[in-house]
Amino acid sequence: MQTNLTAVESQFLNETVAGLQASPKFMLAKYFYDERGDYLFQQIMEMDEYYLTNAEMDIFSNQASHIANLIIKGDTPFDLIELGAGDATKSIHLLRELAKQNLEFSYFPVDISAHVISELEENLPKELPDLNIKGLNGDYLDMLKKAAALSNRRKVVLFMGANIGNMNLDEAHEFLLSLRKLLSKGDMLIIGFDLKKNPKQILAAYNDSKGITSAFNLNLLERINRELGGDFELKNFEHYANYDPESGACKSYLISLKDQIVHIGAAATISFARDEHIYMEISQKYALEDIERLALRSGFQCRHNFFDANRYFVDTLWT
Ligand code: AVI
Repeated sequence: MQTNLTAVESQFLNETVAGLQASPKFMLAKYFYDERGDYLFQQIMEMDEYYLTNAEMDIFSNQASHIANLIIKGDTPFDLIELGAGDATKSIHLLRELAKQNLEFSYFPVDISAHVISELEENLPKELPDLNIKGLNGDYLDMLKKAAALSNRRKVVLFMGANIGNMNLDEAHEFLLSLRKLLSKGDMLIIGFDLKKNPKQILAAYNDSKGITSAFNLNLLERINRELGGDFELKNFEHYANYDPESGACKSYLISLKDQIVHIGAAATISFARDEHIYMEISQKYALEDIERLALRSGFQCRHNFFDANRYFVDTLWT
């Protein structure tokens, strides 16, 4: 392992060790997304079982002009700031619609993955040559502050893909309160929630038959081996997902298949008991009433709900 770590690497090391020394053990899902993690998440989004992508695509491909009409207020210029932009395959429908109308706006895609941002900056202008784009790599709220420092136009924030689901209910509330503080009157938030539905359908999305979600979770152990000098043996851990229809929490874990000791370089030595779990990620599902309540508690008003044809998913516009 390198001894001279960058600030980002030190944070990865410190947060990883803290999570593995906690009881129960946990890891932070934000670290899933290295280059291989991005690739595996892409594969997840293409699986039949992962209905979320098609559902939100249905909304954006069929209702982009309606969404655009609600965003446009006269011809006041604005900034469209997309938190967790990914490959923008859904938001591009909205970008095309806005571009058609000759509006004055800039697009700030924000993503935790540097790789994703550089691909977007390279590829989007090929499709939308007149688009004013500036990618921001980093934490959502920090980058939202940065976008606000770069321009004083009104803000339309997109937070799609059910990324809010990767926070538990309290974290989502805290996050939305902080986001609300960075917005002013006239700004908007369009946020995507995966809705509660048949528990078997939800569980299948996180426990797919080809084992892609399992590989996605195990990749974080590989990443720790590669970047932090860890010695996890991947065959000694198994992916486990469950869904609780009452709370709407779908959670993923890695289970230790034996008593074992793992080193994180020279920084830490971690013991695992057989059957011990590492909590990896939550993907929280919502009922419409939960969403209304969350909006009000965080200081927003729900203005419009956009559903897909199956009503699996909702993108909701808040002011
Ligand atoms: C990024 N996020 C919304 C995904 C989700 O559905 O929670 C991440 C994911 N994890 C496993 N599959 C997909």
